[in-house]
Amino acid sequence: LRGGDAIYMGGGRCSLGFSVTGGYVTAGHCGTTGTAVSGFNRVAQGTFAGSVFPGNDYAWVRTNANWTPRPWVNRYNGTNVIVKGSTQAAVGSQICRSGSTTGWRCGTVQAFNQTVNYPQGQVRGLTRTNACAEGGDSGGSWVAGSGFGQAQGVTSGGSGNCSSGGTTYFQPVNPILSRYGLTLT
Ligand code: TYR
Repeated sequence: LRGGDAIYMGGGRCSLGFSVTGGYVTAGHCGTTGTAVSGFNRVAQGTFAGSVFPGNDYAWVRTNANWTPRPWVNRYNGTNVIVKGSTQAAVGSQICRSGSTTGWRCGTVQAFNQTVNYPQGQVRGLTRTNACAEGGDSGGSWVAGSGFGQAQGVTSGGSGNCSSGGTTYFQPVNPILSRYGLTLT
């Protein structure tokens, strides 16, 4: 299991957020509790064990024995970032994200605790950035700090794209860990 890799739910694709003991976290809008998931190689991977969207935008997937949680995020340049913790980066910090549509993209943390209105309803507590994202990047990893070793959150949504630039919101990771009692691997 590696952050930023593709995950498939039926016909839809999202991205893996961060490995945790027993599976990984991703975005809630990627699947409801009970949804089956397959991995980047389309091999059966697990099931959404908990999911909240709207309100928040978080979920975790319990994985099967064919998959091993590893503290990695795909940089889409042949290397991985090693995740060491989840200390929140301040407004103004550089931050990068990994996702299965547009790979590794970077920007700046602009504001915490943002409310975003999606067609399905309102999500509170998101962090706004000027890093771009596109459909299918959802659920992917946001990292900051030394060596990009600190997990920040999972991609929720936004506007724009990676050609002209965009605004992207992510769901902070620490509330996901505490809600489900999960530990980063
Ligand atoms: N919400 C999109 C998804 O489900 C991801 C996305 C993020 C799309 C930012 C557009 C955008 O600007 O994959």
